[in-house]
Amino acid sequence: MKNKLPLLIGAIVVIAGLVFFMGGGDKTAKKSGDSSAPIVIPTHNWSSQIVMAYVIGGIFESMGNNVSYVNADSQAVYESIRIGDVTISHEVWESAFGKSFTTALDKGGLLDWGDHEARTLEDMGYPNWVVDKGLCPGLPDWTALKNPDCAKNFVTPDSGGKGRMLEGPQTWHGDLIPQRVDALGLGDLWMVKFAGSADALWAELAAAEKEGRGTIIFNWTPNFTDGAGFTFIDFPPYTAGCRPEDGGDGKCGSPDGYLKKAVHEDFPNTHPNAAAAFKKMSFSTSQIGAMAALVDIDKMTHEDAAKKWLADNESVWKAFTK
Ligand code: TMO
Repeated sequence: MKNKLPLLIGAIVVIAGLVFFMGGGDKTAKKSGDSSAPIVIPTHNWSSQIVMAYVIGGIFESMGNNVSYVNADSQAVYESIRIGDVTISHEVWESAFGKSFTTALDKGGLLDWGDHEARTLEDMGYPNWVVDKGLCPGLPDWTALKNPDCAKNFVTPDSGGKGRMLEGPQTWHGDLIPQRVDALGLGDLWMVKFAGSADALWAELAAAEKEGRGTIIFNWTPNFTDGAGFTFIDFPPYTAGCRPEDGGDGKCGSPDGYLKKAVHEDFPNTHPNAAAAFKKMSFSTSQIGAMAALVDIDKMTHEDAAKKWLADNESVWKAFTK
């Protein structure tokens, strides 16, 4: 008996080793799954971006992932992604955020995760009834703004006798539009006011129409206004480097821009399945316009809008997860 003990111990060691090895093998298989750590998705201050945050969060959750949302500044977010505090950005608008995005990309830690199908434009424009009423003949050509008889139809009590343009919140573009107005020689006739929120832009559209006065506001596409008779002003074409922040004279409009996605560089390692799905995600102009419309026209909450969008578009988003 005594001399069989080493054999028995040997057998136990072999079996234990096998069990350990198989366990290890199992763990190796699990490495291809996603971490249970939350994927951090930023929310900003325009409707499609917030709805799309919950749409994408819902898609990740359907794949078994955990998600958290953080309200973030729309310029600083690219540095937050670069250092890993935020995991993704799903609406990188070229005109507003291209420079912050490129700066973070060049520093390292942030990856360009491709473009949506939708192209973008972010610029000043007007509801079509402004032209129908003859308030500024010659629009959408920007040179129509040089006419004092045009500018006077856009005066408001707070505009110091000049025509008023209502720009979005200053966090979106800094001084881009005031600089442009001055660079184009329009500063004597026009002033730029910053709105406190996107909702203030839509409130201005309604107020101006009610009061029968002209209005020029900042707007963008894709948006809920795409089908609603809004026209962007034709400024001199954008060229690389034309903006003051890039060393240019500022006499240019906004680019025919991309709408990109970005991720923290570790995301494909920590959450390979979610990262692969996010890489495939691409939304069209009409899909993004619809996300905004559920909030800004139908007055749903962003969360409910996302739930409705996901329920109505299963075949669209399920394809991203395969
Ligand atoms: C970034 N934005 C869509 C408001 O122009």
